[in-house]
Amino acid sequence: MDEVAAGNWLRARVSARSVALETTLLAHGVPRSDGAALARTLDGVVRAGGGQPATVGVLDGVAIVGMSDDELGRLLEADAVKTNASNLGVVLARRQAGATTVSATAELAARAGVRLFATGGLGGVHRGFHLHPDISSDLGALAKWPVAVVASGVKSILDVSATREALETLGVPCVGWRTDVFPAFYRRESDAAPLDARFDDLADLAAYLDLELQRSGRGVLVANPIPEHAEIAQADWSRWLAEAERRAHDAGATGRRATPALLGALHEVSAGATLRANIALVESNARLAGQIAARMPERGA
Ligand code: PSU
Ligand code: MN
Repeated sequence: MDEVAAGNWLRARVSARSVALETTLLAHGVPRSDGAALARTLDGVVRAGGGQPATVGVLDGVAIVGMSDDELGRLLEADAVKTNASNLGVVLARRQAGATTVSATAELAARAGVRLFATGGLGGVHRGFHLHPDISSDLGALAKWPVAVVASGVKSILDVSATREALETLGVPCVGWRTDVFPAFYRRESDAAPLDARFDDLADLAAYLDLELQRSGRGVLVANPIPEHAEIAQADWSRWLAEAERRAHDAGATGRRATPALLGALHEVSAGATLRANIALVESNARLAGQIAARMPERGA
């Protein structure tokens, strides 16, 4: 394990097989009581895949890449601020506890030299963006930081087609693990523009990612569809989304609250079905990221 430090605001314990894991998903994406158990599960599946988990979060004015169990426990008990690229500096300066989103996690992981990162689904362009342009900082972060994010595409609560186009505009490669079709979180397929490439072999994918991250100095989306057994039926999905959107709208959830409010409403409306699907897909992404990490050439090789 290498220790990496930048000034006094970043502390990292990483290796060539590290897989970054974010903490917004744990603190704001699932019910509070489920965060710690999900963290343990993800830790286990990354290791089972052959990777080294490196959970990312902010405590006491320090961004940590590779939190200890104790540090993660403190973060989940604190009312950790949802921390993206735009408020990361404020959370650090104010010495708050910060749960990092994809954008902040990608930035911190890249600074620590971590090349892989697993999450559930990217943030992106929200539905109705022509009236209210809510576009996640995740997209800009992928265009900026050299990290491969393994995710089940982008969250189905978004305008999936518009988000896929935005990734294209930003020049972010979107490659599929055993699929050609851009996946949409709870659903294995979407009608968005297709992926840039399909990979069926882990070593082949690892070799591509190593080359691409070095060459471009920017990020890559590795799209891994939700496992078949966990996929949500289209008819259920349409009903649940309509009801969840109504509830989130009535609650006045905008800005950084929008995504957690929508996910929380869905978990309620679906009586836990979307939560189970979400956990299944994150686990599958963490396992795949661990398997890729185990096959990444050593840096500089
Ligand atoms: N994946 C999940 N659940 C989540 C998230 C991802 O399965 O809660 C989080 C990630 O941290 C992602 C964030 O960066 O949702 C997007 O939030 P926003 O739309 O506010 O950018
Ligand atoms: Mn937003």
